[in-house]
Amino acid sequence: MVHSRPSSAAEFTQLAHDAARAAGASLVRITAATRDEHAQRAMAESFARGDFATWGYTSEYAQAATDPANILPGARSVICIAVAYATPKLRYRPLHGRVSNYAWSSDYHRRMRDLLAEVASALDTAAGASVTAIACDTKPLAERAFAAQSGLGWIGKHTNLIASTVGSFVFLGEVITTLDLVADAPTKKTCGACTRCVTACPTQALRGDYTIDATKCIADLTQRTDAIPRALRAQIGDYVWGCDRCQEVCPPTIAAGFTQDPQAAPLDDALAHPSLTALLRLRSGEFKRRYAKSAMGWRGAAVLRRNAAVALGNALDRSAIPALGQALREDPHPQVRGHAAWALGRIGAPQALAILRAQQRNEMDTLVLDEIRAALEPLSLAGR
Ligand code: B12
Repeated sequence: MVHSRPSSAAEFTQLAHDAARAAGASLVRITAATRDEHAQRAMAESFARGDFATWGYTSEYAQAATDPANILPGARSVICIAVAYATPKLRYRPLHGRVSNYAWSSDYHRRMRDLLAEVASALDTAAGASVTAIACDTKPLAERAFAAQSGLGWIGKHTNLIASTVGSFVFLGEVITTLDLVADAPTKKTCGACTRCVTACPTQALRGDYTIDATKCIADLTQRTDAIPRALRAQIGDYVWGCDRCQEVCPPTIAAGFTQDPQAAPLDDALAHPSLTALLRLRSGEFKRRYAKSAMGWRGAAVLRRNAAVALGNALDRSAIPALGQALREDPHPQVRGHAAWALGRIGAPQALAILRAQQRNEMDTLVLDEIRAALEPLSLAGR
């Protein structure tokens, strides 16, 4: 512990570590805030390939995100912080949706912002001036690249940072500072020949060369607000928000075990493990009450209803037909009606087909009509 006002780089470094640990960080490492040209190239290449087409990232973004001075002019150091969030897997029941571990607790953005603000405030107070800026998720910063440079861990073939001893189920956050701090060295660890995540990915989004086609990643598919590509819907299975498959099979992540942090616990059973028919009926009042505190709240209720329709289609359970039929007839959002049509077609029972054919005569929206047509097509029933 530093007791007097710090003056040297070593003392400020110690203060940063102590403050981060006291605020709840699982791991803390430091790197120089220099532009990362390697990451800039890697990012620009993946944007040019279209791997992030749903995010609209550009080479300008790659340039900005790999230079911390864009967030804090005069930046000299980046304090990289990992907070572990792995909790035991929930026991899933039929006709219930799967939510990824990061999203079932209180929204990590708030948690990380409070933690990072405490570290920043300790440094500002000790320096007697404002010398910091914080970043977590929402600022243009290549968080994983700086975390890897700092030795917090290494970037795995699933493209997540695998934090040494803590695994990849970690949130990342950074305090950028104009202070010169003592930098740590990157780790020499790598994934070696392991390709478990590549094999486990249900949509083959991971290439095995440390790159991802994010447009295929279930985390992306369940967050997008436009239609989920039909060819990928069946592979989403029962996930209604995010996906953990690539990390669940990752050996160092498994070896790291679970956190005891109560803040990582599920907010409530209905959020972490929702009944799919209840989720399909989710309206904005209940959505606000239940999801506002979670990281699942930012896309709105219709996206969750749409995802519930897909998961119900994948459950291939005829008992879901009445709920899907009601969504097809009555949901105010065309995306939800369209995906309900797909789900009915996937279940394919005579009752589902009768509902689709009846609604083909009543539906006015061209997007939904197209989904109904596609759902009926395999059975050559369209227009009969
Ligand atoms: C957009 C985004 C997504 C997109 C795209 C994911 C992706 N792989 O980029 C989607 C919606 C798919 C997504 C999903 C998830 N995300 Co996300 N996401 C982001 C966000 C906002 C931007 C990421 C970005 O810029 N991507 C563009 C790519 C090209 O850049 P990059 O992956 O960051 O960095 C690459 C280069 O730096 C280069 N590189 C640089 N140096 C080096 C060195 C070596 C040796 C190598 C090999 C490569 C390399 O390779 C890196 C990896 O591809 C970040 C927050 C942030 N600002 O960083 C969170 C973030 C990456 N997500 C996070 C999380 C938790 C997730 C999910 C686990 C959530 C879930 N369960 O559903 C999944 C994981 C899916 C996966 N396998 O990647 C965490 C990751 C924590 C960690 N341990 O790495 C972050 C950091 C948020 C946070 N602050 O905690 N996410």
